[in-house]
Amino acid sequence: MTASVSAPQPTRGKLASSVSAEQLTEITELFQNRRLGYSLDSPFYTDPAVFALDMQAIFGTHWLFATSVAEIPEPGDYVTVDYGPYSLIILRTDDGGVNVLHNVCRHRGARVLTEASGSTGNLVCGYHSWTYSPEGELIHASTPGETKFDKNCFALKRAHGQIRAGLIFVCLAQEPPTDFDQVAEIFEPYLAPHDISRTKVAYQQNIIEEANWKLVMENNRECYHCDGHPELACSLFPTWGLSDESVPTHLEEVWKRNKQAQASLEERCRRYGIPFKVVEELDTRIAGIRISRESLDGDGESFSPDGHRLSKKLLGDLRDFRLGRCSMHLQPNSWFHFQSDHIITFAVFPINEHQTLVRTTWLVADDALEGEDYDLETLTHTWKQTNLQDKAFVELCQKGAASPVYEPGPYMLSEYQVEAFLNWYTQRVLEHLA
Ligand code: 3BY
Ligand code: FES
Repeated sequence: MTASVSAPQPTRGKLASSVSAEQLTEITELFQNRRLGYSLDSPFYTDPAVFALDMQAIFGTHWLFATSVAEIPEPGDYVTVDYGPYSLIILRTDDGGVNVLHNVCRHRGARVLTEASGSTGNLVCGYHSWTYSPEGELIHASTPGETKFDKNCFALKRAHGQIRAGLIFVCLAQEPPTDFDQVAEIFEPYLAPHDISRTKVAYQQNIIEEANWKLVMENNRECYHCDGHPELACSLFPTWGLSDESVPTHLEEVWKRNKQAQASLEERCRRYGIPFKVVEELDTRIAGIRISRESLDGDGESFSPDGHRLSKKLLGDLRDFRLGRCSMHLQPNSWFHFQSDHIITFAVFPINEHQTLVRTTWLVADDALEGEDYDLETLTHTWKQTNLQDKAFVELCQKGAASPVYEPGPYMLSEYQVEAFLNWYTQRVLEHLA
């Protein structure tokens, strides 16, 4: 269900970053010559010109995950988010929708809002006090002696925004890709039982990873490295991404346990009418998605050492803690874990070709009390540790990609979703170049 779509005004003028014609020819060849089944060539991770193209072809074109209604619950609440050179204000409106405004003052371009989040009525630029309404109209500018100044020509530029199942997505393109609606219709029934609109932020972690955004995404799309996540492996079956055909001998026992837990989870989901089936369209749609409900080890409830719940309050109208995790991966910049007791959202914000902000947000029921219903340290421990371990992994890859001896290496069977991410990415860029 779409809560609100802000009426966009197309952004005029050239894109924030541009690439020369010569660079474009070289880069096009790079994309056309990509070797399937292998990691990408070094420039994909290290070249500022490829990054500029990523900003146009991916972040300037597709629907992006930005935040959720739990972060901006009240009218006037806002967050600011940056995707490379773009900065956006995402503001909750009186009618429960969102306005998405470019955070670039129409006077001389200063950032209008400088905080990561807050609450505001009108938006006042700190430089010369030009003042905009929550819709972005310029409503006040001191104009001593001016005779020909028309405030109507200087509204903040708008981008598209929509709320789906409590998640807020933005699109910077004039004409957003249309199949996002169909993808939202896929994920809404999976997420609705967790009701994000009745959650609150328990904690948010911002990490800057010294790595290209694609390495961050690639790392998320496989569990081949999950031996490096001892905390996560207590509850997340280390067989993720394997199949009957590819499971190694040393994991056969845990594979059996996983299958039994999955069968029992699916039985409970059927009883409660909760969707659980895998929908995997990671590179076959413009808005790529994978969603499923998967069992967790131990008590099967949450990401704790014994799989037991981390918050005592169930989300939404759920009646059972033992619901594993609903896992969603969206191209190009997000992944999510929805448990019965808490939700974790992950948003990836590229900074430049070698730095990426990863924002992780833990949501609990809005009536859950810290210290009574959940302990913040315990709630966040597994994924805080996992994120730091992932940061170290992707930083090692960034260093490697910059080495003169680096050459693309082969993906294993269990890394098929990394390949799917890169298929999606290269297809989208090639479409853009065409
Ligand atoms: O975060 C995810 O979606 C999963 C779990 C661990 C690695 N990744 C494939
Ligand atoms: Fe914003 Fe001057 S740059 S008021």
